Amino acid sequence: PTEADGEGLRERALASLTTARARTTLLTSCVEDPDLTAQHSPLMSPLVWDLAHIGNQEELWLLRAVGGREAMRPEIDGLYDAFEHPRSERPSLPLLAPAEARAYAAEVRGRALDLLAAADFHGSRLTEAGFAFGMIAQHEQQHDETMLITHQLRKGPQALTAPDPEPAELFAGPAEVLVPGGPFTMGTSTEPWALDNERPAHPVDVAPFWIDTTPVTNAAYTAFIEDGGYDTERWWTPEGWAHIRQHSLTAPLFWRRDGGQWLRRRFGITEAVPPDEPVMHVCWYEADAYARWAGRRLPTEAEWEKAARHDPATGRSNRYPWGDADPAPEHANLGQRHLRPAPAGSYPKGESPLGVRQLIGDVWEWTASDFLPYPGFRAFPYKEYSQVFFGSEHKVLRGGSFAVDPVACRGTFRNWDYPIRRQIFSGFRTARSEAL
Ligand code: AVJ
Ligand code: FE
Repeated sequence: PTEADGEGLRERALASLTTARARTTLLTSCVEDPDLTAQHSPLMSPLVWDLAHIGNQEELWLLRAVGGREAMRPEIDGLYDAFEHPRSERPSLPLLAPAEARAYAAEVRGRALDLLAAADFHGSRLTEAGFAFGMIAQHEQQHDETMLITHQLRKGPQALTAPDPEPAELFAGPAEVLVPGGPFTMGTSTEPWALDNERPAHPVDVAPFWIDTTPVTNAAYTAFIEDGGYDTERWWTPEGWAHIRQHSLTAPLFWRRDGGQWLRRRFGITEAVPPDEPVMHVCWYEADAYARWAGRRLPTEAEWEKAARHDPATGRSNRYPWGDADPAPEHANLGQRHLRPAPAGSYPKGESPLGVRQLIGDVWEWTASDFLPYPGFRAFPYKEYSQVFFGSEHKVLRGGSFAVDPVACRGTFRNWDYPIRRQIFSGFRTARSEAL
């Protein structure tokens, strides 16, 4: 790598950190202080916790691990360690007040930028290709998505606005696409800022299967509801059935029936459920039950990634469905440019070589797979990012939502959550095995 490559990385790290901080600032200044310290849902931290945690992780990994600096405020580390205190307890901790949290995060950032200006990108595995800076930008963006979820759960008037996506022509292509069988390369060993669970690249043999061209829409999901889907035990796994009965679930989170129509609450406004938009705020059990009702199933994680990255013309796996170029607005609905998914069939320039659309952006997509390490996985730089979550408790989500920033989004990126979770921006698409 040349000097110029190094400068390009430095600029990219600076731009990624700056973009993340602008978003954090928006999400923590669009409401008054009482809304920052309140707990809007037991599932979420107070917004002011996320803010100081963002600063604290940056201090730990950039100032201390990369820079070798002393702790600025060692007494607060425990408060912002996600493993010491579950989210529900965080409001009762002696957290930094909003003004202090802002000042702390800003002080850390100032010092981190000084470090970045002089950083050696070949010094260690942590700094190789600017990894630690990219990791911290991704971490902040992940918490920005978490804070956006908190805003969605918050009662009260609208605090955030964004233009709607361009109206799309009604999608007229085929409902499903055949993905040929055979091996493809899953994961990555070359993407410089890929996180530990995306590594290493390895071959996976996938049998031929069909996958939905677009995510499942609100209209299609409503047909499942109207057909008595939530009252029909045979569509559900035993755990899923027990869960929806116990919690009396009858529709996606934030939906409400009003006479003849479905309404939903979205960032402080109530509106009719838009039929063409990908369904959102469903848990894994709901996605799985819908798929069974439709005579289909959820794709496995390997199937999803093959549909997204495999190019039959070259035999290679691309970085993104549209190729190797970094995401641009014409490819995908990312980065909170809009406060909702775009209609199914949008972003023709983002389609995969096989013609699958909206794999990246819009809604996270539940897959059939448990969150497990790839063969050859090595925890890096800390085992609490991925390793402690591996196992059958968590299901993998792929692709990223409208609330994911491009820096935290790749064809290889893996997210995970409990199968009951639906406050996240989660949807799905379905698949079926090729009848041989
Ligand atoms: C990858 C989204 C599951 O938010 O729990 C943030 C990301 N890890 N801080 C989460 C994360 C540590 C993580 N997810
Ligand atoms: Fe975190």
